[in-house]
Amino acid sequence: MPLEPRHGRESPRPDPRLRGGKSCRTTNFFIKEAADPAFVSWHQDSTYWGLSEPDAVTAWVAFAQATEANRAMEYIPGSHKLDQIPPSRHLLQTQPFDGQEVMVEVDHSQQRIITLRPGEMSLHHVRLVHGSPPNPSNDRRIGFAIGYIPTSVAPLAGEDSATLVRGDDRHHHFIPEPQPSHDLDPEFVALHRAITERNARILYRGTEIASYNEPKTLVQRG
Ligand SMILES: O=C(O)CCC(=O)C(=O)O
Repeated sequence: MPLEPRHGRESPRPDPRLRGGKSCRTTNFFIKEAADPAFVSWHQDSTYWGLSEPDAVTAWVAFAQATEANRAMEYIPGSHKLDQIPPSRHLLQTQPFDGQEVMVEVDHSQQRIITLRPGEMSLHHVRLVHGSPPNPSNDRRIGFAIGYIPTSVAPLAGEDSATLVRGDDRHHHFIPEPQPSHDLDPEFVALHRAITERNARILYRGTEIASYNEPKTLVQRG
């Protein structure tokens, strides 16, 4: 998403993409422990999210520093303009399968790394080719990924829910998620568990993985 700095007195015209209701579809922790073989293979999020259109953005918020040493997220500039690339494997995982884990052929001379200090964030489009290798350092890397969609986008991989965070939802494609009335409200904790399990089934559809609790997954629902 191009974000151009503006200066002077010109009043910026709002970007038309910012109009209309917006929802949060997912929040996930991407935690890579120190000296852990876990990795996220090169992928486009659009492979996993089951959306009617490639119209979504993730805010990746660093809860700890993300550096070259602890293997911050890497990406291929401009790759968000590509179409959907057919996946050869399902690749959000913690363990290499057999060394052929690259789902998307990547020109490594183009790749860039996004280093962040705690509290900083990056934004990535749902079609951006990105991933990160295992963390060989002594430093744990913690990212919190918040996935946003416009309410005009519909789920294609079965029933799905989202939390409206801006404007109105005139489309009603996603089941609206309620707000908890207090911390650790037992009813809401149970609902959160059900939502998390449904989300894992969407993300890992077509594989033998049915839950984030399985050891092969790296993603943990927030
Ligand atoms: O944390 C990482 O290295 C990858 C995160 C990711 O794939 C995502 O936020 O979509």
